[in-house]
Amino acid sequence: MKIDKVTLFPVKMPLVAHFETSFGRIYDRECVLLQVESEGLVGWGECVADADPGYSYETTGTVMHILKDFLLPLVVGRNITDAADYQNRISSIRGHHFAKAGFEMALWDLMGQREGKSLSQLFGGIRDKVEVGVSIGIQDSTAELVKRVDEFTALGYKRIKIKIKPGRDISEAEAVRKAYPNIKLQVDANSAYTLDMAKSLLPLDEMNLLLIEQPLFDDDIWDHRLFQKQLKTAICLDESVISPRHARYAIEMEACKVINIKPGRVGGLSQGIEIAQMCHKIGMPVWCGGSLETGIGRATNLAIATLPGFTMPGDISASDRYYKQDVTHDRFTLNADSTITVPTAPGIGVTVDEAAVKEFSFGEYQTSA
Ligand code: OSB
Ligand code: MG
Repeated sequence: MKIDKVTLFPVKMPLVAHFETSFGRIYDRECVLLQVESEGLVGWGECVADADPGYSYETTGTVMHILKDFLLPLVVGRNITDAADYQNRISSIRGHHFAKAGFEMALWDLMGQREGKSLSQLFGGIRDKVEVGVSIGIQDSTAELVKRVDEFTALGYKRIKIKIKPGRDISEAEAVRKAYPNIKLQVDANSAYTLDMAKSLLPLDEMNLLLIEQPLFDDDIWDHRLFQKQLKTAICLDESVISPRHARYAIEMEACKVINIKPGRVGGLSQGIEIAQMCHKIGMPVWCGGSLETGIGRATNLAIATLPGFTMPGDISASDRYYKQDVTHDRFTLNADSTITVPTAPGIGVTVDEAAVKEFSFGEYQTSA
């Protein structure tokens, strides 16, 4: 695909409700959307950075910088054959996976449109709907948290994830487990504990959780191995697995029993697919994580989650859980069986509301061949 023109839209979108993790609370979500024009087609991608370097070192600002000054000059005006060719061309840029993944997403959209195939078809997906859950942020009180869980279970979510942080962990999980003795429940610490502090999490091991997500440092795999040895419950790595190579390290070190695949974190859909295939081969379950995506990233998360290895419910909730106004005309809704239906139209399979993109944008940048 000859890349003719790229427009970047840094956007800031109000969330329907605040979202709090161990690294902070947000009321709006920032990200960078890419519009890529090629041979008369228009593809869209989403870079899942946020305003602050809390989850990752990447921010909206670093994504704009890396794309403008380093990545786009390597691709604009060039003929890119596929995702592998793209990854090869940008391999001189170290790190910055959110930036890299955003452009790759748009490339997949273009390739799908050219071939008249949905992303799920291009990837070799095997389902037309994906099992999903909801990720609930830290609330002002335990009672408030249980109320949020009540609301989401009433909407039909059959898998609940709660965010935890030191001091707001055992009591929170215990309260939800007591209210819902049989629900599929998991917790996510977003790297808030040291191995030593993690001793305080041992009571979680008796709460029949699906998994404990990323308790220890984001750049750590080894200590997760040491902690996993102390638990019956599966540790699931999120932040620590930033590439197929890191997935292999985690597998070989027995640092986890499950991997959360986020295409952005690992540097692109192609990299996520590679990790999914690696895990599938050895029987390690994976699921698709989320980063409060817009309709664009939500569509591609659903597409990758149709691959055979994705055997656990994803953090892919309905559009109205995140945004009153999204940047796609299409909105995703929850089916009665706690699934979301995968788009079938060519490419990412959703249409972008350009007026909404412009409304949320705070500084476009454009470059062409
Ligand atoms: O750790 O999985 C995470 C959101 C932002 C940053 C990190 C995470 C999350 C979520 C939300 O848990 C998942 C979603 O998109 O619903
Ligand atoms: Mg996580």
